[in-house]
Formats: sequence, C-alpha cells, structure tokens
Amino acid sequence: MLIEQLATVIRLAIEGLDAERVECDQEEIVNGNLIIKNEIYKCEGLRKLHLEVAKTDKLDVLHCVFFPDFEYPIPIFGADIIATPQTVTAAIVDVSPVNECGNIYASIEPLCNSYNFTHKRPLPLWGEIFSPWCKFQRLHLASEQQDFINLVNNILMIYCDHVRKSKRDDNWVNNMLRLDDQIWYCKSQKQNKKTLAVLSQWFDREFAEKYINEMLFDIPKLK
Ligand code: BLA
Repeated sequence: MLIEQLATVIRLAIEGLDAERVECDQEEIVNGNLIIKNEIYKCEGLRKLHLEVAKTDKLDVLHCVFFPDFEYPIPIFGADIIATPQTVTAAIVDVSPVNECGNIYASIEPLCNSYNFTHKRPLPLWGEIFSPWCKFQRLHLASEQQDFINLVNNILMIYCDHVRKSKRDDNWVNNMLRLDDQIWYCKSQKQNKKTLAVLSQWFDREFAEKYINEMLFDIPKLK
C-alpha cells in the first residue's frame, strides 16, 4: 500500500542522515477506529524530521515535513498523502525554498520535470510557499503510485545529500531571513482548512488546533 511504502522510503532516508529519535507526547493516538503514529527525529542541519501516519476506516493520511535548522542553508522537505479505500485523492511532494538554500534546485528541477502525472491538481493560494517543481495530483493508477514512490525516493536522495554537505552559515542576516521563511511556511500551511476539518472530525476543536500549532507546524524558536 502506497502510504506504508512511502513511510518506509522516508524512514530509510532518515536512517541515512544518522538522525536521533526525539521522544514526543503523542507517539500513538488511538481514538475509536483512528490510529495516529508520530515519529520525530533531529540531526545536524534539521531541527525536526516529522513523519505521521494516520489511519481510519475512511481515510489514510501520511504527513511528513523535514524542518531545517535556520542556521543552515537547507530548504524544507514536505509530503502529504490523502487516500480513501478507493484511491489516492491527494499526493503532494515538494522541496520548498527558503532564503539562500544552495543550488539544490539544479538537481531537483530536472528530476521533477522527468515525472508527468495524469491527474494534476491546482494548488490553493497559500501554496505559493511551494517551489515551481512541486508535484500535486491524484493517483488513480497503480503505475502512477509506483512512480510517485520513486520520485519521493529520488527527491530524498538529493535532499539528504544536500543536508549532509551543508555547513552552518555564520551570516546573521541570511539566518534571520531563513527563520522568517520557515515561520511563513508554517503560517501558510495553517491556512489549509482541510487539515483542521479532518482533525476536528477526529478530535474536539481545541485539541485539533493545538495539534496543528504544536505538532504539525510549530514555529522555530529564535536561539
Ligand atoms: C489537502 N490535507 C488535504 C486534505 C486533507 C488533508 C483531508 C484534502 C484532500 C483532498 O483534497 O483530496 C488532511 N493532512 C491532513 C491531515 C494531516 C495532514 C489531517 O497532513 C495531518 C494529520 N499538507 C501538509 C503538508 C503538505 C500539505 C506537509 O500537511 C505539503 C507539503 C499539503 N494538503 C496539502 C495540500 C492540500 C492538502 C496542498 C490541498 C489543499 C486544497 O486543495 O485546498
């Protein structure tokens, strides 16, 4: 199944970064038919690598964001998959730019341009945080689901190489601009009403909002 296979691809990438697991309060949430599993890691260059897999009888979700340490010239990796028992209604992957994040797009652009999916979807307005090579589509065909797994794997190979090679930037202005870009990324993601809508079906509104603000898109702290 797509979500399990993607989770495996992401975990292998995390292992390749020698990331350290960080304990969190909500490693497993069970609520009736709903099971959510959260894994959080950190490594040099990334303040938080978050993989979440949520399963219900109606909807499966994979949510993943690698948030950089803003003192490193590293972009944000993000992926989100929404699947019903019938099909994959949304599959999105992107390496989202921040100020001065090196020349990673020289490799990301040709890779992403070599994949063409048949059921493309338009990004919402808040999606301006994504790079021009962001992929967002439905995946009805098994062959396209496999293509998507290969694409994510290839993107992560480029991204993780970039993380391993990145050195701390001692230019204060660059660091502050990257901090600002990451805050803007989180704020924009919070404009996605669909995340809150689904979480509010699973939990009460207060918990859903806290989960979005503290677990999914917490803002980096100034050091
Ligand atoms: C869309 N996100 C969605 C949808 C749902 C969720 C139900 C609508 C699916 C559809 O239109 O077919 C729900 N996503 C969740 C929930 C979680 C989640 C509940 O991650 C977590 C528990 N969203 C992200 C990340 C990205 C992202 C990291 O969390 C991208 C890197 C993107 N999700 C994203 C986008 C849409 C979406 C662009 C489409 C929004 C739209 O069409 O308006």
